[in-house]
Amino acid sequence: MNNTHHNITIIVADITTLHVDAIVNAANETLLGGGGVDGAIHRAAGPELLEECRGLGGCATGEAKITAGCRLPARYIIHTVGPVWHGGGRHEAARLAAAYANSLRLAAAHHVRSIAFPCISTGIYGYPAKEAATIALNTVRDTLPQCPSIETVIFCCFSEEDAEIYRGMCSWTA
Ligand code: AR6
Repeated sequence: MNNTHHNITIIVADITTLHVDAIVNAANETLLGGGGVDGAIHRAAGPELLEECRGLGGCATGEAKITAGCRLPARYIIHTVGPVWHGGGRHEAARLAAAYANSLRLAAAHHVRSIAFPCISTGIYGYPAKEAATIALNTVRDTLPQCPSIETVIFCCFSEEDAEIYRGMCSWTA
């Protein structure tokens, strides 16, 4: 795999503060807001985000939809829905991979050059952090060749502990 044209970074930050073309939201199927990173994004983006989301008709698990960034520094928000963890026997891994891959493809369709992901499904939805990080890293690596506009992918962890998991797993990042 040749990733020399991509800049992959792992940081600890509040994703709502990032100056990137797109941030990814770990939403639920209603797309009408919630807790965790979803709540933080809606608070920071302002009520116009909820208005735009109302017109999207929800989002199935593993799929992705796009809105403006509204009051965020990011131009776009890609809303995706990761799986709820039920122990691993309900296609959670495939659904989490689909959430990452479909978010990247949608971003590329909008000519996004820089994108930041939170640790999808690992909070309220209960996905084990290490297993989720493996899927996040492998899926991004495998999907980037289909996404020529994307130059920079940021894994935006919310804890140093999560960032350590990512750093320990990926030898191919910057
Ligand atoms: N910036 C970056 N990461 C964050 C932030 C932030 N501001 N806030 C939390 N995280 P979660 P899920 C991390 O629970 O598990 C919502 O109610 C958090 O520490 O936000 O996919 C939705 O509406 C964790 O590592 O999302 C859904 O109902 C990661 O973001 C449900 O939660 C994901 O945790 C989705 O659950």
